[in-house]
Amino acid sequence: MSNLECARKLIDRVDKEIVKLINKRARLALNLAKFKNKEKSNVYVPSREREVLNKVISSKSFLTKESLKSIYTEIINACRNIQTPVKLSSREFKKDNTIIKVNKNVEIGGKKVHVMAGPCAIESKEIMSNIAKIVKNAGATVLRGGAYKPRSSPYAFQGLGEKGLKYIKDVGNKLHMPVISEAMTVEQVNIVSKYCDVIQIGARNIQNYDLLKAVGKQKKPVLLKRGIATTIEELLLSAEYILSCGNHNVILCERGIRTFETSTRFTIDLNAVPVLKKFSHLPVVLDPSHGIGIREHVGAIAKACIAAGADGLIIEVHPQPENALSDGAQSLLPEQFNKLMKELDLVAKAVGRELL
Ligand SMILES: [Mn+2]
Repeated sequence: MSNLECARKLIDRVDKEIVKLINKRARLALNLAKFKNKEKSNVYVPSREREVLNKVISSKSFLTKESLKSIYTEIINACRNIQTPVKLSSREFKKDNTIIKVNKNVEIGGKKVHVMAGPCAIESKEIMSNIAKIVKNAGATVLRGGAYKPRSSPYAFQGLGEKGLKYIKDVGNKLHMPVISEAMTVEQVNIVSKYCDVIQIGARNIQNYDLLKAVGKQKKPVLLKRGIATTIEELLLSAEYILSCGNHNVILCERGIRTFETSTRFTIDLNAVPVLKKFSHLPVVLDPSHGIGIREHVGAIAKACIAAGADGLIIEVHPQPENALSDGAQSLLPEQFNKLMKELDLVAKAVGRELL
């Protein structure tokens, strides 16, 4: 055997040893995690990880400290990944798509794409009832309307509160439509869940962890809107808060993120649809109204959302958008909504789904 071959053989042997030892370390880490779980103590202890790393890099080494540190950081990360339990929102935890039963007619996440529609805010019983009839006739299956409105300005219309919830519930009952409305605070969760079939968590509250826990502890489905500066991973971690409290009925909602672009209100992230679908079994709904914020463009984006694989859409509609108390500029007129629903049905069929 030549010297070169001999040296390579030695390296191969050492590599084998290293792999064996790394695996041994991983198994020990997993056992440690099981032990900690039994004791109900935290699996992830950053201070202990730092201690381990410091010990390693302070040992005598032929390699530089930096190299040793980067190699060991990878080993520690890999061991930590097998220690933490599989996330409840992930495909590893549940392979099949989750289908959320809103009521006996509406299931979100199945073959049928559902459109939730209505005004941005519940303004009066008459307007609510009028819009509800329009959207139902056009084929919408869930009625939307905000009673508690998170507005950028404290001087803007803040919503009708419980009175508004009563209006939307009454109208929904009459038309046999389930209803969705937003809860902004922990205190509002009970009252919104009393009147509504789906509770919406708005973009501004995506990281309000107390609120996420509160909707996680009740049974109604939750539509969780992505924040304007929230990554996909952060959206899923927020969903994890709700799931880990026992409520498995979470609908993820992309509603536009903030980019450098100023010609539209937000930038809807269509990329999020296939990415979320790959990572998670939860249904994905998109909000083209807030995503683009301009009435004449809502339809084009809505069609793109369905083509990209959305399980549903949430769209704002108002018969007199110029008089709407909020988001008039992005609310579709009844005839626009009617026409759009027919087009959306065609797109849905083209991608193997159905809508009307
Ligand atoms: Mn709105």
